Formats: sequence, C-alpha cells, structure tokens
Amino acid sequence: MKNYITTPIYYVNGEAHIGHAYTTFIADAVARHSRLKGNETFFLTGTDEHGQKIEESAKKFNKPTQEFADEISKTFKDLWDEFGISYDYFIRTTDEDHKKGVQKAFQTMYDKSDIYKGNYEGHYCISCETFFPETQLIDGEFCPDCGKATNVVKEESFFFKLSKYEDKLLAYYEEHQDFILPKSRRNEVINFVKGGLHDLSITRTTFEWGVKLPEGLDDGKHVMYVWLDALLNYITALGYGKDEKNMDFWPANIHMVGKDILRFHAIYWPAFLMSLDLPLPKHIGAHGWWTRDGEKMSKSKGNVVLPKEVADAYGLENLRYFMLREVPFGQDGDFSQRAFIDRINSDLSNDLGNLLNRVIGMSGKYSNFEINSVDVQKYHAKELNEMSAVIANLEPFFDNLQTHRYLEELWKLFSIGNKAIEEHAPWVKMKNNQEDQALATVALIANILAKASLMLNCIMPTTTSTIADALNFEINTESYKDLILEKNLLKTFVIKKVPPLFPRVEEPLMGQPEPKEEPTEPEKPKKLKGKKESTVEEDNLITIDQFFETSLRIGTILEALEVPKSKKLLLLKVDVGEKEPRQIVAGIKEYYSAESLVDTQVCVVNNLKPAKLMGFLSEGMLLAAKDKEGLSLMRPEAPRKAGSSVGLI
Ligand code: ME8
Repeated sequence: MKNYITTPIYYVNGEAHIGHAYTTFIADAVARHSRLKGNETFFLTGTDEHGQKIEESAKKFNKPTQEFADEISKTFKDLWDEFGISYDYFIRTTDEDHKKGVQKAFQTMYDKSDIYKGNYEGHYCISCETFFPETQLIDGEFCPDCGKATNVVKEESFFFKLSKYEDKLLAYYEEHQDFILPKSRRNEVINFVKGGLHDLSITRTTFEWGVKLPEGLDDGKHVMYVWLDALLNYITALGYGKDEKNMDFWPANIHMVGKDILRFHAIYWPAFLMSLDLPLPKHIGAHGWWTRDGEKMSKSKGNVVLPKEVADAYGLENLRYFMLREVPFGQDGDFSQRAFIDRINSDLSNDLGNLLNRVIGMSGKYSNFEINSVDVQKYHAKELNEMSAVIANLEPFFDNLQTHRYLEELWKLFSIGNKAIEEHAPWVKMKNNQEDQALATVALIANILAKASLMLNCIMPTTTSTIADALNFEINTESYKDLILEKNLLKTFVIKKVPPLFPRVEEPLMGQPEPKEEPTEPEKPKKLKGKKESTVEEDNLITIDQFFETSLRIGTILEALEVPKSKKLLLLKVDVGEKEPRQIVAGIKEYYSAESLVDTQVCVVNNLKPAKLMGFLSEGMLLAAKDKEGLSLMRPEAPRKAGSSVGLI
C-alpha cells in the first residue's frame, strides 16, 4: 500500500515553536508507523514562502524577501534534521518546479471556466492571509480568527468559483464520515459550507511577492493568492506540472494540520481538487492548540516555547512522548513543565524504565544475561493472553490519531510486566531451585518490552531502538510481522546492559537556574568503630536509584473534611509546592479529627498514580507509622517549606 502523509508548510516569518513541532511529531509518527508496517510511504513537509505577510516581515528586517525566506526556511529544515524527522521531501513554495505546477493548476481551472475576473472589495487579514466579508468581522474591523485589525482591500481580482462546489462538498462529507478527524470537527466545516460559500478571490495586485499567473493570463499586475499557491504544494511535491514522478502517491492518506487551518484544507483544497479532476485526500487531521501555562503563545508576551530548548533540557523523545500522550488529538493542550516532569518520572522512568532495569538486572543475576529457550507459555499463559489482548486493541486508536489513548493502552503492557514480577517473585524461585520458572518470568518481561518497543517505535524511535538493542533484536518490518502480526515470542536472547534511559527529573530544567551552594571543605571523619560486613538479607535490597523513584515531599494541609459515609477516610487539600494543591484521600479518620489537621505538615508520596476512593480522586498518600496502639503521621521535626523534598542523607 502507498501512504502519503503531510504537515502544513510553515510560514517563514518566524522560527518554529512547539506548536509546529507537535504537528510535525504526529505526522512523523504516522509516517514511521506506516513504514514499519511495510507500506511504501512518502512524508512531506516544507515552508510556505509567498504572500504579503512574508514580504512585510522581510522589509522589517531590511532584507531582500528571497534572502529572508532562505534563512528562515533553513531554520525549519535544520531543526527537523536535528530532530530526526523522517521526511522524504522538503518543499519550498519558492522552488521553480512548485511555481510551474501552480501555474499549470491555475490554467487548468481557468480552462474549465472555474476562474473568472472581477473586482474584490472587502477586508483582508495579513496575519492570517485571509479575506473576510464584513459580516464576519469583530466590531466591523477585527479578524475573527486572530483578532488583529484587517485592511480594506479594493482591487481587481481573479475569482475561483467556490460556490459551484457547495453541494458536491456537502455530499462528499456525507459519504466520507471520517474525512475530517477528529469527527467532532466535522460539523463546524459542514455548517460553514451550509452557511453559503462565496467565490474566492485568488489573486492580489497590491504587492508582488507571489507566483505569477500562467503566461497567457499574466498581465504583470496579478500574483496568486498565497493559499492557492500553498495548498497546491501537496501535489507539486509529487511532480504535478513537471514529471508527475510520484503522483501515484496521490491521494494523500492524511494532511495533518492545526485547527486554525482546517477550513482551508477541508473546503478550499477539496474544491480546487474537484476542479482539477483529482481525487480528494482520505483524511484531514486537525489537532488542537498548544498554550503555555494557559495562555496563547506570542512573541510579544515572551512566552513562546522553543522546541529545541525543551528537547535540549528534557530530551527530544521525552518531548515527543509527552506531547502525544498528554493531549487528546483535536483538543487544546497546555505546555507546563510540571506536567511534563510528572510524565517523565511516572510513565517513562517508573513504568517503562523500571521494567527495563529489572529485566537487565534479573537476567544478569540469574543467567549471566543469556536466556535460552524457556517455556514462557507454561508459567505465564495469563500474562501472554493479557498482552495479546492489549496489542490487538491498539491500532484503531492510532488510526484515529488518538495517540493519548494509544499510549495509555500500550502502557498497560508495562503494568502486566511489573505485576507479573511482584506476583511470581522470581528471586524466590531462584532460591527454591525453580530456575526455569524464574527465567520464564524474565523472558516474559523481555517479550513485553520487545513488543511494546515495536509499537512505541514511531513515537520514540531512538529509545526503542536502544531497548531492542538491549534485547538483541532489531526493529523493522520483519520483526513487526513476526512479533506483532504473527504474535511469536523472542526465541533465544542475550540481554545487554544499557545505561538508565529515563533519569528522573526533580526540578524544572528551563527558566531561572536554582542558586548553587558554595562548596565547603569536607571535615575529616572521626575514627569510629563499626561493622565491616553487612548482615542485612540480600534478596530484597534495593539500590539508591530505586529509592529515588519514590518522590517524597513535605505538604501543608490546607483543608480537611470528612468523607461522607466513610468510617476511615478524610479528604485533604495539601499544598505540596505546586500551582494547585493536591487532593488526598487518607484513611486516618479513626486517629485524627479533620480540624486538628489543618495547617499541620505531613510527608506526601508525590508520584503515585492517582486513584479513586469512594468516588474521590486521591493524588498521593501520606507516610505514617502504625502499630497495635495506633497510628502517627510522619511529620518534619520543624516546619519546612511546602514542596521540600524528603530524601536521604
Ligand atoms: O498556517 N498549537 O503556516 P503557519 C498547535 N503556511 N499547533 C500550532 C500552534 C499552536 N500554538 N501554532 C502553530 C500556515 N501550529 C500556512 C499553512 S499549508 C498548505 C499552509 C501549527 O506557519 C499547526 O499545525 O502559521 C498550524 O496549523 C500550523 O502550525 C500553522 O503554521
């Protein structure tokens, strides 16, 4: 099967921010997954370089427009290269081949009588490069999309007969229910079309930075409207108007876009294609908007998040994971470092990283890193079935671009693995001379990690390749077929040690650095007599890293209430130094009254998965000591700042 996947082509009026990176990451994941499944795949990205906005930006920087476009286009290309984006072609709308293709399309539509000359009178938003009828403006003047002031435009223009395609478009949406993804966005497009389509002005005369009209129609006055020029990139990149070399990839499987430009892709572009007698793309995927700490990102506010800065601080693949896991496709999402850190620590470090460390540790200890054929099926039929069921349900989430659900489901594999280790306690089996059982558990974990890596590869390509390397297999179409489609297990394998993949992050890594303490001369230790050898039983010991997987914080109780109908539970609001207090449901009602707790301090386990107790969400637990006589909460000896970490000394 041939699959063609595209990102929008980005305007060259500023550098890429995390919004652009998000679209590119999802499209890249779709392209990688398609390739892994053995499909012939063409992935396109590039830059949109014409139009009044770019011409004006170049003027501001006092640069010739082409030189300005060259510079910014290069920053996009360099960033995607540095990020390992697997594009097959990077198109620029200032490429000569593209311009020729656009002229051919214009001529074809003109010959079909879909283009005519008239006069345009109305409002134009330069920032959105969009015409608006007066009825749509805010306060008769401002752009309904970006809120900026519009300009009054009165000029001769060529028009595209968009109105002619109204019924055909509506019929197409009706027949192709999944043309627009998520489906929740369909209605907004349908209502727009039902509201009546005006013919579209597709040339401008008041500036020059655009594609000229085809030879016979060019009078030196008109240049093409930037959106006509831009949308056509999706076919000129395949050779339309030139050698048609890759036109067999058309129609696109998916155009990935932000919700801001859905209308252009779901209305204008299909109408242009109908006019050109070309098939329509199979899907338009419109994702939501990223904000920063709840606010729209803008240069003037100084709150733009630069993807390179984030990737340098937290790791590129952690960023890909976070963005695709955190937000349901189609909905808006907020970029907060706190949420990002929590994802790294809980999903990546605790769940995935921990399982990998455990398999490496156990295989080293039990069998010198080599596992020969063991009967996983015999001892772990239940887990193997659970694993297959999770994997069998995964693909539809990905196909519908619900990457957050896809990853949520995929993570169930790690719970199956971690639970199996607790239940089967292979260290006990080793002690009891049941080595085959212990090794079967290790092999189960290796298989879980191998299969999960194949499914996670499109989102975390390098990380999963490292995991595959540690498990001595390669991620490719054959192994996908073998381990996922045919549901086989790894046979013989040698496990390699790899350094921990997901170091925990304790404090935000971007913004103001924490002040460093001045180093002081260490005091010489006094001579003490102590034990030379440990007598602690070895088997259940943990390393210091394992201890640090638990995040302990000092919390101040702000509010305490009794949970109705519960003998044991109190509902607490606890300040743990975050923006919002945590809600914690604690089983301490028999020992403490609600009132006595307010304004006291406790020690909170801060990185537990939230759970529901009697219908109340609990986002942590408290440390306490309990014996026959009663229960005491663990509290700092003297008051500490809420959020101070409780560690080892
Ligand atoms: O619109 N959150 O280019 P553009 C999420 N050249 N995504 C965001 C975002 C945010 N805050 N900001 C930008 C154009 N994006 C045209 C496209 S296609 C034929 C022509 C992403 O540079 C999102 O994908 O303004 C959005 O649609 C795109 O960048 C707009 O990029």
